[in-house]
Amino acid sequence: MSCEWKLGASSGFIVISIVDFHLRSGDIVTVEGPGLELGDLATSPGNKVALSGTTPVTRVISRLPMINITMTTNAFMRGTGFKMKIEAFETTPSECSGEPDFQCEGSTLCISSRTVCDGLKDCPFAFDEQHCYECDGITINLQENIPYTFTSPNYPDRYPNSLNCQWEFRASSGFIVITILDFVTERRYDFVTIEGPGLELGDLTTGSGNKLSLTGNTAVTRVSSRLPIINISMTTNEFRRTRGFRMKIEAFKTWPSKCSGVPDFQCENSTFCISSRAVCNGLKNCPYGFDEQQCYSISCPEFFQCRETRECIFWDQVCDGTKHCLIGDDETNCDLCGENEIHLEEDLPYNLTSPNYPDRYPNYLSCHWEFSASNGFIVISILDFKTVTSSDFVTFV
Ligand SMILES: [Ca+2]
Ligand SMILES: [Ca+2]
Ligand SMILES: [Ca+2]
Ligand SMILES: [Ca+2]
Repeated sequence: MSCEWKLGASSGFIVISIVDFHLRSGDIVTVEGPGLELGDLATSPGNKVALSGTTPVTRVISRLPMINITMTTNAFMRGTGFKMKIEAFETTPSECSGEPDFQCEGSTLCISSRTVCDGLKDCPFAFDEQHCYECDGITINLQENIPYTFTSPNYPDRYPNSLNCQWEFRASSGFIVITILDFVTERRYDFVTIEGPGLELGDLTTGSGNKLSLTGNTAVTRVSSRLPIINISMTTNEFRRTRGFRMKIEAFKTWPSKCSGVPDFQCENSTFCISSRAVCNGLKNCPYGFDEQQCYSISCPEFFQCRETRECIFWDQVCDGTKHCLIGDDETNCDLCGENEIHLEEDLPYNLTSPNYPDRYPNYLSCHWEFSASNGFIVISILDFKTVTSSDFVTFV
């Protein structure tokens, strides 16, 4: 269905107040007019705003007495729809009220104050997500031999979305040692970076020189700096949050001893240690893969194992367009797998089948599919399943 309403007044301004709004995903209401100033709102630049789902927008003000509203719906689920109050004013209407309205700076849009600092960018220029957490450019002075416990915002609860934090640790002289006690972030999207001129990290592929970038889980247990200054930053994207990190940060006058052996393993030619559990686990955790030399048999059931070298790589490195295995078997037959990052909309089922289904799938396949949804739960219903027993696998991670 598609409806269009043209609204006009003889002069002045038009104010649209959204009283109730509930559309299903895929159904859209747009408000458009030359009198709207919306900044660079990603979903609708210039003088048009697109509303869907349960919109955070509470009020739209037009500086000219004309406005168009359209509604388009698809063939799927139906929602309860919307109720708006539309008024014409001779003089400039007041700004958003603050509570429950929040003014998006540089635009004629108000949003619900409930969505301020919720990690989602609702205003143009993400104005509603600025200055939410005071973690930008903080300096911490370390006292010698007094450990400082350092955690991610909200730890052990989940850290916020859209973080951009920077901390600087300083000591008057000597060395700084960071011991990582707990670490879990959303792999590939939420990062913690440890950086400083006193770090020597070899050619580590995930960081280089004097910068170590951590995401997901990390095998790194200890990082030592040869200079009394170190910077830590944390950046997170708009979705999915986890527990974050807990670290102990200490200043020492003398260069600290080497890693302890068990549970720590020293990465040769670098100033960091990894968990001894990560030695011979198939993943290169040290620069130059030093932790994977002189290993006898490697199995890595949670990862993809390269055929020639037996090296293990993360499943999201399979069919990502970059050759990770020596003979490139992580990038073969990828076009047969189809779309690999699928965002699910509520109430819209997605049908996943093996390549060539219902015909037989090819040999030497390594497909990886990642499913996500904005919130709630994901349910997989298996409608048909047959693979060769004990040689072809489908794994849920
Ligand atoms: Ca927001
Ligand atoms: Ca995230
Ligand atoms: Ca390893
Ligand atoms: Ca790859």
